Amino acid sequence: MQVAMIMGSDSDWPRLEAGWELLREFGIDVSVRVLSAHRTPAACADFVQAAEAAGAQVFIAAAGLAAHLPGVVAAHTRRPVIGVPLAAGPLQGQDALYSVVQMPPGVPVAAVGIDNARNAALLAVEILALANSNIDAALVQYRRLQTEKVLKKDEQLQAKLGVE
Ligand code: RP5
Repeated sequence: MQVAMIMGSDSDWPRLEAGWELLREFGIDVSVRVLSAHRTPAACADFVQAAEAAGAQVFIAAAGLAAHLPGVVAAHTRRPVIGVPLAAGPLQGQDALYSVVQMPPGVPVAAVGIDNARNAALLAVEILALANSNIDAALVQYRRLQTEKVLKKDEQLQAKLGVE
C-alpha cells in the first residue's frame, strides 16, 4: 500500500471517486476505507497505524460537516495527511474547510479545496514522486498533456473568435 484513502461515510464516495481514479491512473497502490473519527474511533486509529506499518506513505482523509477525520488520522501517523473538506449539510463544506485547514500547531494536515479529491490525489502523487523516479516521470507526462490540452482549447477559442 502506497496511499491510504479514508472517508468519514459511504455518502462521501461520489466526491472522492475522481481522486481514487487518478491514483489508479498513476498505478498507485491505494487502499480505500470508510472509517469515521466519531462513529468508529477505535477502528480508525487501528487502520491508520496498520496502514503506516504496511508501508503507506501518504494518507488522504475526507469528511464533511465538523470533519475531524483528517486531524484524527494525523494524530495517529507521522506520514503526511492530506485533508479533503467535503460539501455536506447546511454550510456546504465551509464548516469542513475550517475544521481541516485550522489544525492546531504540532499536528499538520495539508488541506485542499472543498471536494477537490483530484488535487489531493495529485499532491499524494507528488509526495511519492520525491522517492520514485517512475512516478516522477508519469507526473512530467501528466503536466505535459495538461498543458497541451489548455493550449489546444486556446487555439480553438482563437479560431472561433476569428483572431488572426
Ligand atoms: C461526515 O458526516 C461524513 O464524512 C459525511 O460527509 C457527513 C455525513 O455523513 P452521513 O450522515 O451521510 O453518513 O462524518
